[in-house]
Amino acid sequence: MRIVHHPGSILHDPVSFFRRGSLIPHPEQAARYLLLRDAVREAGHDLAEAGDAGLAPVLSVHDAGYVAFLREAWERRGELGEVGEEILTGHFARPQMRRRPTGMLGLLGLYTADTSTPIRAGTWAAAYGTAQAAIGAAEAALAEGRAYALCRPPGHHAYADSAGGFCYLNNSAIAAGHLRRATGGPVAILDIDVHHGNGTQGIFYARPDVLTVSVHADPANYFPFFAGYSDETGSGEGAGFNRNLLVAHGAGDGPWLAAIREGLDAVAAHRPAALVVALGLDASQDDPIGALKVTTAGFSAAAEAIARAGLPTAIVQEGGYLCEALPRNLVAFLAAFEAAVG
Ligand code: Q9C
Ligand code: ZN
Repeated sequence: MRIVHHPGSILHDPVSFFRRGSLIPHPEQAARYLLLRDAVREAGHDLAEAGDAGLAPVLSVHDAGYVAFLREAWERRGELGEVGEEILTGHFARPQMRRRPTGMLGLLGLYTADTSTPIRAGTWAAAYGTAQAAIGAAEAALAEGRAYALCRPPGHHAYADSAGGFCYLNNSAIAAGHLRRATGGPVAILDIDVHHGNGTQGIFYARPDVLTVSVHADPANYFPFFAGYSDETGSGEGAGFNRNLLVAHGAGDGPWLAAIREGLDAVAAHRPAALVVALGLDASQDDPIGALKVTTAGFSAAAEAIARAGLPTAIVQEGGYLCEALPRNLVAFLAAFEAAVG
């Protein structure tokens, strides 16, 4: 399979993360990119570096003020006073408080959802470069039937105007926007990361042309907490074009694959011209921050079911954290996808 990636991915490498009162090593490390890149190369896939389609595809799903903030934040770090390797705030705008402050410390709180998305010297370059990989994979999916974007940092928790959950630019949404423009037809996104794809849901919530389906661990006591429930089905013209399929914590391959099959039925009913798979690998039984017990065979079965939909498919990397099973599950997913399309 064509693998599109961007070496700029390693320019963002956060060190620590404040989790439930303790500082832990940040789970979303640059090493993920290197490990997955080596694994797909070793498995014999065709690697290509992403080109540069410019900012327009990014601005088609993101707010211009938010994008300007991400681009300028590191250069404007002096507004916070003395700063170290990264900038981060603990003051987040609540829904009751939505004034847009002029200073960078306030803008950090307006444009980020939590403390998992610090801004460092290379954050913009990494997020922009990896978004280009998603666009490249969308193009290759139309030309070749399927392609994989090795995106990092991930994207599906990023809303039109906010970072959060390790995500800055919504790579899957950017790929879907590209496919929507290139095909002129409806598009679907199937998100199988263990966490709800809240940013993607938010971006397309009022739109009928991009169906969003997310299969994830119940958010009642799990990130992203405040979205991802089954009664969230879309709004306005987008009513009926969002589906959330919840899986109980601790569930294994059976319930997870049943939810994916239900999601694929919704995708088929939408008759899309192309599909984006938001491929988190953190549903794995071995994932350090996962909540499900999916096996390597489960990832292969998911790939086979998705490939059988017979759609031009851009597979976009989302979560999935450092553990022995991580590269194995990616290689197994891509191999099963290729085997099923023949
Ligand atoms: N100990 C993605 O998978 N909370 N984001 C994690 C970690 C945030 C996950 C707690 C999880 C964000 C793309
Ligand atoms: Zn995740």
